[in-house]
Amino acid sequence: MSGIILHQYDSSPFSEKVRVCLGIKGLEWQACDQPVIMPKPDLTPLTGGYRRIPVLQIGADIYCDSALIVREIDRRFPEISLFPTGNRGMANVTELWADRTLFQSAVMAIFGTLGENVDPAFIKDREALSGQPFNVQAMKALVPFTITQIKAQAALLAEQLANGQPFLEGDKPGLADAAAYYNFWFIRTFSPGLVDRFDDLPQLDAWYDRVKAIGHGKRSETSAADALTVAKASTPAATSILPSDSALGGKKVAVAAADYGRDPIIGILAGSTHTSLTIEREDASLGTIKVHVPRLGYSLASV
Ligand SMILES: N[C@@H](CCC(=O)N[C@@H](CS)C(=O)NCC(=O)O)C(=O)O
Repeated sequence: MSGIILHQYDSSPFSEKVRVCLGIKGLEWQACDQPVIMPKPDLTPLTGGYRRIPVLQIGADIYCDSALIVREIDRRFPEISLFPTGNRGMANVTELWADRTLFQSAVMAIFGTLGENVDPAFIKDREALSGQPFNVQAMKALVPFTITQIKAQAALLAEQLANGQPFLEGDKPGLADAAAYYNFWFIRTFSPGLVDRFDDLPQLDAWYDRVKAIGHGKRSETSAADALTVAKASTPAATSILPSDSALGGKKVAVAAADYGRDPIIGILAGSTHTSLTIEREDASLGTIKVHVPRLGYSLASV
């Protein structure tokens, strides 16, 4: 058993990125389904307040954010690499583009198309999440432009596939494929008919079908109660602090996503690497938990 518990929901695009990475590696994992909107009473005791999805749990170690989750899965289970040609930097920046630029186009296209059919409770929740109006009318007006932008972004990927290689890095699939793919999966699943095929980018559609066929590895389900029991029975892994973070090491700090869903995680700075920060927390019922977040896109401050 891998010990991987993915707190997720099936319609979550960032979870789909992780599910495809688990598929590439052929790993066994357990899905713990969480609510799509707040409250999330079985998630926040693990994360210390972070509410976004997905969250990876391995014992009493909790990894927030899909960017850190896939990195940690690759570190713990290196057999089939998510960086098949070793071009880590290029794959990481492809992921960053997919998670931000391409994802924004996908959100605009989907919610602009759904328009008035979006559940008001969902809109209210996402406005609280972002601190911004979730203006489906404005998105609706922009759908034609958004489609042109999605296609322009698909064309960038198609150029990478133009030599006939099956995946973005070559013969084997990796993180770059999972990250680009989930956005088209998101659009094609939730706005069928919008861009189901790109008639003049056949290599892009063939690539999409290939990534889809990878699947999600060996998934089973677990309950939130069982996931909490696992955390309670486990001890988090040892961590260390980079010399450059020694001023805050061992001190009480707050880390928070800098873009949206900024609920802070408060605890002791117990670890740091060039790509992650680790907060140790004592939870009244779960005991000691370590929550890991990416450095990129997260703030760190003493409290
Ligand atoms: N940068 C984060 C973004 C995560 C994100 O925005 N997730 C969405 C679901 S796919 C979310 O949390 N929505 C609000 C919610 O589920 O409460 C990541 O890569 O994990």
